[in-house]
Amino acid sequence: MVSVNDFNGRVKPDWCPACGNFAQLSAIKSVLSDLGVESHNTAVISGIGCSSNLPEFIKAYGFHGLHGRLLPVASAVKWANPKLTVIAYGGDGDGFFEGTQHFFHTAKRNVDITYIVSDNQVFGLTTGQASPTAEIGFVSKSTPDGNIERPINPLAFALAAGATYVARGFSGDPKHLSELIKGAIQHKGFSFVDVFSPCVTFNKINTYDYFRKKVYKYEPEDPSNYESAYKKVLEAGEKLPIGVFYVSNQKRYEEMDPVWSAGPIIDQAIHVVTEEDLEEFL
Ligand SMILES: Cc1ncc(C[n+]2csc(CCOP(=O)(O)OP(=O)(O)O)c2C)c(N)n1
Ligand code: SF4
Repeated sequence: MVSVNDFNGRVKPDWCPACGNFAQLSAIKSVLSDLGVESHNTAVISGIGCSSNLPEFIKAYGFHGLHGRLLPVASAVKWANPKLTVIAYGGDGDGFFEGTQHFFHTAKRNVDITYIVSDNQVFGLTTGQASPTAEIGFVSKSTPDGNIERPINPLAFALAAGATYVARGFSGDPKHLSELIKGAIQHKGFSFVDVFSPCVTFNKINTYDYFRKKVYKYEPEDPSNYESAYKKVLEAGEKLPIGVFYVSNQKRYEEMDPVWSAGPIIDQAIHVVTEEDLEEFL
């Protein structure tokens, strides 16, 4: 039996009280325990940001990497030891600004990891600059006259790149969020969950109340229908759908790469490189 408390980290979260990240941390811990995944079979990989501090707060293998560089690390961890459940977790700045190209290519490769983005539409850790998902007109330290750039749509981006599980949740609805994360972890392939996650300190626009008025639950008739998923994720304005938009079973990178014929690194004998090896190589 695995319990939620098995995932309690030694460090208590230092996020601001009521930060949306708390609901995601609880959801991840409860889903892992529900699925019977043990902490020593879990790896949580992050970049830099308030959200990216999460590996400190969960008992599992963890890697707190460079800003935006979490996905190559998460891919490598999965490829080295496919027995691990690998969760990449970070902010919208981390994932859709500094890490954009990694997001695109990891989705395209269909690496079997789960990527959860705490999308608070602001750079939290650096005390409030507009992020790639900030709305037009958003006033922040970097946009004192209001943001003039159009926000990106992370779900459309994920679908365009080839993600095979695409969902969006809300930190204010932890039960629903847990269902989405559970589906993502169970999915075989690249699963992406974008989470509306209020930053209560630096974003006074996209608050819990703002999202409570806007979000509604969506369940597609046929989650494998790419065209209808694409149409749905473009829905914006007064109402915003949350739920699983798209699920598709495609071959994973690790099933296709011939290098895998020898099995994952963890199952291979350790070979110490000798001087002769080096000479031959040179
Ligand atoms: C390459 C690089 N550029 C910029 C920074 C500075 N920096 C640290 S965190 C951060 C933004 C964090 O925002 P986000 O990823 O949305 O996470 P949040 O803090 O909101 O959870 C930035 C710009 C950095 N550490 N490395
Ligand atoms: S600054 Fe914002 S994102 Fe960072 S811990 Fe506080 S509420 Fe959360």
